[in-house]
Amino acid sequence: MRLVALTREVSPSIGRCELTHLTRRAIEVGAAMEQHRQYESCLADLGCEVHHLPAEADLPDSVFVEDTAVVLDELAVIMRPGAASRRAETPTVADALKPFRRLYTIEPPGTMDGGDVLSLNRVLYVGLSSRTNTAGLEQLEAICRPFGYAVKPVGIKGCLHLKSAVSQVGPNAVLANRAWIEVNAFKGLEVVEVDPSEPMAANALLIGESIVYPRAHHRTRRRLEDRGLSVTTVDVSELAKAEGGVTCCSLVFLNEMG
Ligand code: CIR
Repeated sequence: MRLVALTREVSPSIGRCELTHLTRRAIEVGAAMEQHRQYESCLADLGCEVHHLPAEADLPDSVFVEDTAVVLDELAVIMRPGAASRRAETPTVADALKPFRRLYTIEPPGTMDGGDVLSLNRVLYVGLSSRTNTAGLEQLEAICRPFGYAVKPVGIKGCLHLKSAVSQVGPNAVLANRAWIEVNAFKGLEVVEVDPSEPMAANALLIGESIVYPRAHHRTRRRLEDRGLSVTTVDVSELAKAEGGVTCCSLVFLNEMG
């Protein structure tokens, strides 16, 4: 399996990031950059070829490349982020994806953040968050249905993105915080629940059979390991102050068309 992980260096202006559910705390930019480097080497250790875009000084949230595109085996959809401050992030990501995939785009009045799209077994679960609207959802469906994908809206509340509340941890398994999503939408899949004391713990990044996971969430990590899942931890505490997690910092995809 040849995997590419597209990443972008932490912006020196990350301290001015968008925040929705968190109170602003000072971000130590040097530490955030170091954590991001560790994250990238973790992806490389798991077999990804890391394509690293240079920092964007004036785009505070640009390290969170996941929100700019949804990359599927056959195509990529360039998002129109819900936060206007993030829309200038997409052209450089589109350029980077062009050699790998045919590109489609979400157009106004549609808005959608990639963090709201969970692709699993040819279903695209889409969180109707403050960043993603129904026009965006309809466009995604029109683009992806001809390729054999079903699109399923999921109501969310209390968190930024769908993948803050649910992420894939196995071929038929998700990790979820049921307080933030309609968990019934995931009927038919195994649902591992976060430890109730760790509401932010539902964002995990599955690479092959390994789960890249924030070091902070000890209890939920134990739940994953008790199920025989293989977990590699990374310290993303500075990036978490910007409301980012482990899926947000990369776009991981097969290095060939499906
Ligand atoms: C934002 O509010 O857009 C950024 N501060 C955090 C984005 C995190 N991305 C993600 O969960 N996919």
